[in-house]
Formats: sequence, C-alpha cells, structure tokens
Amino acid sequence: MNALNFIGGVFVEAHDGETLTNINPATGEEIGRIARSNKADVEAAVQASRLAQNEWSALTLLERADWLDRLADGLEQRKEELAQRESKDTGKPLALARRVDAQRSIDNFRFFANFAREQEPEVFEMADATNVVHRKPIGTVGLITPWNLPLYLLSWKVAPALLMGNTIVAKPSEMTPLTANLLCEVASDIGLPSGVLNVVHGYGPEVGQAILEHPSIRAISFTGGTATGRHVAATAAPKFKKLSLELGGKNATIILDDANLDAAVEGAVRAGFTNGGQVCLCGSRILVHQSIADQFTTKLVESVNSMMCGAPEDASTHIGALISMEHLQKVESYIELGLEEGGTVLTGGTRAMTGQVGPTQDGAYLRPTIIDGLDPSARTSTEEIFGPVVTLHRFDSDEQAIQIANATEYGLAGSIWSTDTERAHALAQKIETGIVWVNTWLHRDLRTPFGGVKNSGVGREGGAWSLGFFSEPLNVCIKHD
Ligand code: TXE
Repeated sequence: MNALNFIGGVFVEAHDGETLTNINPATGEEIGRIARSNKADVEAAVQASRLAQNEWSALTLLERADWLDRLADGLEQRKEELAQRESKDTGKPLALARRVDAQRSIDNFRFFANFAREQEPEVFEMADATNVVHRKPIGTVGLITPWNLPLYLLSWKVAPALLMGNTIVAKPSEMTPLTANLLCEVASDIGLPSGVLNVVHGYGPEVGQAILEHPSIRAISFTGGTATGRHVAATAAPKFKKLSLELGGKNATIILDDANLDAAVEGAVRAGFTNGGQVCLCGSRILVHQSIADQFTTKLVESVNSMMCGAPEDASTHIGALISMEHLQKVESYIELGLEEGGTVLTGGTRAMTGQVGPTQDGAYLRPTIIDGLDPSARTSTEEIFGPVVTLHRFDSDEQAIQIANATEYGLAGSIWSTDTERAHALAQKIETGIVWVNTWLHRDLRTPFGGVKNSGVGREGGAWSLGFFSEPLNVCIKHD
C-alpha cells in the first residue's frame, strides 16, 4: 500500500519522483512506498490551497460544520479499514487502534461540528458603542504530526482548522502515512472542494522544513518531540507565524497514602503502558507513598507480568510492537542507563514475548518494564523515554510528591490517586503541568484545554482554544449614534 501526496484534490507522486520505504514494525516487512516530498511539493500544495481559499472561507461556520460531519461519516463507514491501517503502520494492537485511534479520529470531526453549532456571537456592549468580534480565517495553515497516534492527532488539528475557514498543508510522520491518506480518500469521495486539504509526505528536515519556511503558511500546529519543537519554533517564530506546540512529557502518576490500591494499580498500568508507553500523556513516573509502597509494588509487578506482549492482530495483545527497531533500541538504551544509574529492573526489559500469535523475530517488541530504586533526579527518571518503561519512586509527604513531580523539564500531564478528591484537587493545582486527572487517566472532554508548559510545549488546543488558535479575531467597535 503506497502513500502518494494529495494536492489539489488528486493523488500525485512527489515532484522529484522520490520515495521512502514504509515498514510494518510488527513484522519488519515493507508495507509500501511513501512519496518523498520537498520544497517543490509544498509550493504546489500552497498554490492549491490558495486557489481554494476564497470559496472555502466564504462558506458559513455552519456550512463548514456540515463538511466536518461528512468527513466523520466517511471515516465511520471505513472505521475497520482505518483501524487496520493504523495498526499495520504503527505496530499497535488492532483492538487499541479500533477503540482509540479510529474512534477518536471520527469523534474529533463530530465534536468540532457540534461545537460550532453551539457558538454564540461574540458581542461586547458599551454604554455608547457595540463591539462585535469576527473570527476570520488565518489562510493556509501548516500541520505537522507524529507517529504515535497518527490520524487521532492529525484530525484533532484538521477539524478546527477547516471549521474556521482555513486551508491546509499537512505533513504526517514519514513513519505512519497511511491513515492520513485514508482521510484524503474520504475527502475526495465526499467532494470536499479541491485544495482545501493537502497532504505532503516525507522527511521532516526536507518537506516539514519547507512548510515551516513557506511565507504563505501563516500558522503552524506541531505535535512531536521537544527537540524538533525547539527547531520548529526557531524557524517559524522570526517569521511571526502563529505557533501551537504539543511536545514531549514525563508525567507523574501520584499514588497517595489513602488511594484505593486496586484502582491505582489498574490506573498506573493503563497510564504507563497504553500504546506501549508511546503517548505524550503517559504516566512514565510512578510516585507512591512510602506507607503503601510495598503492597502497591507487589500488585503492580503482578499486573505488568500478566500483560500480553505480541502480535497486534491478536485480540489478547496488550502491547504490540514499538514504532521501529531503532526506537526500540533507543528505549533499551534507557533501560541500560537506568541500571547504570543504580536502578533495579523489577520486571521486563527483555524482548521475550507472550501471546497466542507468535510475532516474528523481526518485530520491534519489548516487554513492559518497571525500574525501581532510581533517584528522582536521574536521567532515566527525568528524560522522556517514550516506550513501555516506567520508573518507580517513593515519597513521605504530599509536598515531597509535588516536588518530585515538578522536577523535570516537562509539564504536560499527570494523575493523582486518592479517596479524598478535595485533597487531590488541591494537590493537582501545585503540579506544573497542563492536565491532571484525579482517579482516572486519559478521560477526555474535548472542550477542555489540551497542552503543556515548560518543555512540553506552547499554547493549548481543544474546544474554544482550537477555534482561537485557528482564527484571527477582528473586533469592530460601532459607536451608537
Ligand atoms: O517526533 P519528531 P517523532 C517525542 C518522543 C519521540 C520523539 C521523536 O520522545 O521519541 O518525540 O518522535 C516532523 N522540520 N514524541 O520522531 O521527530 C516529523 O517528520 C519540520 C512526543 O515522532 O518530533 C514528524 O512529522 N518537521 C510526541 C513530526 O515532525 C520536522 C509524539 C514529529 O517528528 C522536522 C511523538 C523539521 N526539521 C513523539 N523534523 C507527542 N507530544 O505526542 C521532524 N519533523
């Protein structure tokens, strides 16, 4: 299955005819070829978007909301195919791709369509004048997205960007192009006006960089690593482009002394190992109160040992393959580092497999891993690993838990487990982060702000925050006569 570019409503090869190989990380086998685009392809995509811009922005908000519903309907009709492609491209369990990636991609379009219908005019009355705020499109916007939740994260940006009257030049990760193209196939099938949505594939420094630099692309919404995010900002900021950066995380799962132990173990495992730990919101550091640490640790190790790690299509698989063999090696290097820094591996750290459908030896499989005994300031405890690896830390007081939680360069998310929600709510406000869940994890109301502080990014997306980012407000003040 190849991935061509989608420009001006048609699927085309890259301008130079170059291609990349797309690998299924669960088997090591080639899936197909990907267009390897560059500046010329971005130029073509921008031209196509500019030709479509006036007609698209002339539609009303509600007319564009209807288009989002049509995209959702089209994805819904192909939901199983969407999940199959996502699982093949990423190595994630098919069950997870159905439940999370496919469903949330559809939900993203439906949510913003309905959210648009709830919007009220923004009018501010003065004694002698009326202010009316108009939300105007930015124009052509650049969307650059990562490999961990490919269509889930791309649709999270495409939906509000289209809703607010913008046209799009999007670049998915070169590791996971397939579901972006399924969205383009749906767009083509429903007759989305040509040039409204354009997708160019290829390497970040080649085609991603061209998007960052193009003078007609006036806003960049980026999700990916902090290192790349720093480069994105350095390139786009001097050109005064609007920037939304959703970057890495090293989030704390904090288990207070009064937590419900079974719920906390289940929550810590979900937060730590969903998608093989390849989610920026994952709880990769587990902080547990000294008084319950032994009991909690025993249950946690038991629960992680029972996780099935194997072929994505196997219904009993909890953890599939990581995104690539080199990412697996990067994660393994952190386990090595953890041992060098004085940690003890309580379970995992090997490529030993479980699961009925035995994966091939070429799959990027790694058993879920718990490292205990590390200093909270160790590199393994503070750097983003982005794999099925958690570090375990004990604390004596709520204050110490907060101090440890805040002791990283990141500030994206976290969770607190306690039977006293008032106590947890008060503690949550002391964590330097963008989102804190209490007695749950990854429970999402799409109206709420999503994003982080410190090296986890700049800005928020979600609900009104997305409408705000993907528009330019114009205030008209009319003096009463
Ligand atoms: O992200 P990258 P990747 C973290 C995690 C992971 C690391 C790298 O630590 O190990 O980031 O993952 C494009 N100009 N997260 O490789 O490299 C690139 O092609 C323009 C957290 O996915 O940042 C891809 O489309 N674009 C994150 C996108 O940027 C460039 C989820 C992301 O790639 C570019 C994923 C350049 N110079 C990884 N270089 C989260 N917050 O969810 C790369 N790109």
